[in-house]
Amino acid sequence: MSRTLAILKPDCVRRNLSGEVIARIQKANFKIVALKMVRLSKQAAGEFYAVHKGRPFYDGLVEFMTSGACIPMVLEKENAFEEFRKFIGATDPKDAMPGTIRRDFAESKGENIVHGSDSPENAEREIGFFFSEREIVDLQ
Ligand code: IDP
Ligand code: MG
Repeated sequence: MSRTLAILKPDCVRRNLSGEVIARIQKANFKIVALKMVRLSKQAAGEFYAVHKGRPFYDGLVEFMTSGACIPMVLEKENAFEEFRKFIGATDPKDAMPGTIRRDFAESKGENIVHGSDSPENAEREIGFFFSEREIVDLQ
């Protein structure tokens, strides 16, 4: 079993899609072991996406991620990060496979509903960004 970090982004929360997306995450057999709702500060969003600093979309991304509530969650599954990346689809919904979350719900490459960690190392770092170990439920 491994863990990944997912975030329901502000477009997901604002459009009242959180329940539907969570139901699909659960139907796909990801186990939710931590979940909270947060409003990110500019500093926090900038830090979370620091790897993209200097890219043309960075300021817009920080603006978007601070525009409303986010729902970060920790998911468990075998090969969690890879499975979740497949499940959400490509960054741009136009390139995402049919049946993926981004293809089905996202309106643009920027406002693409959901975040998923892209490696086990980043999953650990990103989980630690939002959750302390004692906020993560042990389901074993
Ligand atoms: P990912 O979320 O699929 O891992 P990244 O390349 O890591 O994609 O980019 C992080 C986020 O930045 C994306 O999910 C999206 O919200 C935003 N983003 C990435 N590329 C673009 C772009 O070309 N235009 C607008 N927003 C972008
Ligand atoms: Mg990424």
